[in-house]
Amino acid sequence: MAGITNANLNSIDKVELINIPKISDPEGRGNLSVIENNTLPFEVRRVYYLYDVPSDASRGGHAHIALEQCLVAVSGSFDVVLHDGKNKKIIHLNKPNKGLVIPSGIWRELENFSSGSVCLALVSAVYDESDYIRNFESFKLFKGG
Ligand code: T46
Repeated sequence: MAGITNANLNSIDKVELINIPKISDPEGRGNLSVIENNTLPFEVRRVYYLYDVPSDASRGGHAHIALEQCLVAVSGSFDVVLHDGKNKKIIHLNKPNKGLVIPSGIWRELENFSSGSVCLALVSAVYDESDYIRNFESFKLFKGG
């Protein structure tokens, strides 16, 4: 349960952009990327994906108390706006072989989705609404004011 104890301490510096192994086909049949047990710093217990997101729409707008996740732009691109209660960072995802690992206790908003983009999310737990902090003022209090 390390995620729960660390969530209020995690800063934006703990967000990590990882390389997902990419196997380019020697005969020109394109690329294959693979995520195995040791690729991510957590065990994957759920997978979901966002698609058909209008370019002016925003997803997320919350933090998680315990959940860790890895976001991948498997097609197209989008921005991930991160906040740890003090500092903000924007990461542009546009490569299927890059994964953004977001620890617990980080506010995130996804925006500027390109046409046809798909955001794959690999996450550490089953869906649990009680793990969400959906109000930014409550999030700042959770992070210690
Ligand atoms: C996150 C961002 C990037 C489920 O029933 N099961 C699920 O696994 C998920 C993720 C959602 N839902 C339901 C709950 C809501 O009724 O789907 C509806 C939309 O969920 P939400 O408003 O949380 O969607 P996003 O795109 O704003 O947030 C999601 C994830 O919830 C969140 O963890 O980090 O994508």
